[in-house]
Amino acid sequence: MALITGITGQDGAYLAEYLLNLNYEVHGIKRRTSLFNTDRIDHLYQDPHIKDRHFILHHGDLTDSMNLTRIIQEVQPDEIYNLAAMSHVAVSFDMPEYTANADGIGTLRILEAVRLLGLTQKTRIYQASTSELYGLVQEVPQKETTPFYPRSPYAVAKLYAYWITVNYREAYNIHASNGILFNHESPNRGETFVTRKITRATAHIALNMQDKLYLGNLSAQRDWGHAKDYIKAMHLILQQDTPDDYVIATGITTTVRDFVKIAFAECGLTITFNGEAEHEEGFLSDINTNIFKEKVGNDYLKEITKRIGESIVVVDPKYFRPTEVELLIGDPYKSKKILGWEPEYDLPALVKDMVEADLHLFKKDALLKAEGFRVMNYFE
Ligand code: NDP
Ligand code: GDR
Repeated sequence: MALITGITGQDGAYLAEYLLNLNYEVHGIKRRTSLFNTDRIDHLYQDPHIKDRHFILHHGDLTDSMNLTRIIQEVQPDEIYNLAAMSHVAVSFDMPEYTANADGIGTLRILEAVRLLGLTQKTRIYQASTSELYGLVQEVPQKETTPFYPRSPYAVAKLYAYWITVNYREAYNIHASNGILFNHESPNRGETFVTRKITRATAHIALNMQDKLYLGNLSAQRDWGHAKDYIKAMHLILQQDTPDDYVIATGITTTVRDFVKIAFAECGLTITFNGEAEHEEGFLSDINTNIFKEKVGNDYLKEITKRIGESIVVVDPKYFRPTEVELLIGDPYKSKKILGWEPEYDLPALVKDMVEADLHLFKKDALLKAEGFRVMNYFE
């Protein structure tokens, strides 16, 4: 039986589905919201009136110790996956105190609940640690022994969570492990993370529903993998006899600029960049009409053709962070050797999956728009 915090998020949803397929009883903690926020897990929903359900949601919050303790007492989980977090690095500069509370102390609350409830020998704990811990480059590629140098309130909060997990493991002999996961994305990625922002904009621009894509630091380099691969590593980590900490990464890094090029190329569009840092722009320089027709559809070809030579990607310094993490590239040697973990997706396959999903999503919107309905076209 597993308990997942952050079950409504990208990773929580994929992990819940994965564990259900392994015949787990899955419990999840979701926040009370004024509108439903369960889009990513609606396909897993089971009517609460059904007996012998395998998918059960509880209202809760990482900032509420008593609530967490009660849920853990009720569920008595064999495995806890602590995935809940205020996970947006840029937003953590606006909400540093809340981020510390949820992402840092929230982890302590879970560990302490397990200790107080006498579950230290029953319940295994996975802590969602992050490559953001490495921050300012100390060594590349980054591995389990690379020193940390966090560069945001988010990363500092996650540093506390990392070490309190290690401390409870050593002090109380809890099976508690950190997965130091590098960036992982999917069609379910939150819309304001850079990859999804790019794939959404690619689809919108190709479908003639958006003029420009505004981005921040195009030179940042990230080691991007697919969330579907990474949640399998979380499960593997908790199946080991001995708790430990593992880097999960692809070992390949790519700039944001190149991610943009690859995403647009998926629709047959070539983007050429010029200018520097604050004034850099990406121009639509060519169209492969065969790919465009096949992926996007002939109806939109005339509109996009008119835009050759136009600037489509523009840097807006408002997206720059007060302190940036410039380069992440992970060394997955240990996780491959000990966990036997192997990712199935490479970057082109990830981008293809995301662009195709967004094209599918927004073709429906384009149809609604053509019929005169108002469609949501919100982006940050
Ligand atoms: P998401 O932002 O997609 O999901 C975060 C989840 O946490 C959501 O379910 C959210 O609920 C929930 N949540 C946020 N604050 C609270 C709170 N105070 N109490 C309870 N629940 C809360 O993140 P991901 O799925 O991408 O990431 C999962 C975890 O892994 C996070 O901890 C993240 O920091 C970490 N991580 C992610 C990486 C990535 O590349 N994706 C890489 C390394 C680490 P709601 O839906 O209501 O907002
Ligand atoms: P990150 O992901 O900060 O690495 O954290 P994000 O996608 O937000 O940024 C990646 C890089 O792209 C640059 N960038 C932009 N970022 C956003 N969001 N929006 C923009 O317009 C933009 N333009 C350029 C950023 O400056 C950055 O360098 C993610 C989260 O999932 C964390 O929770 C997780 O811990 C880490 O990945 C690993």
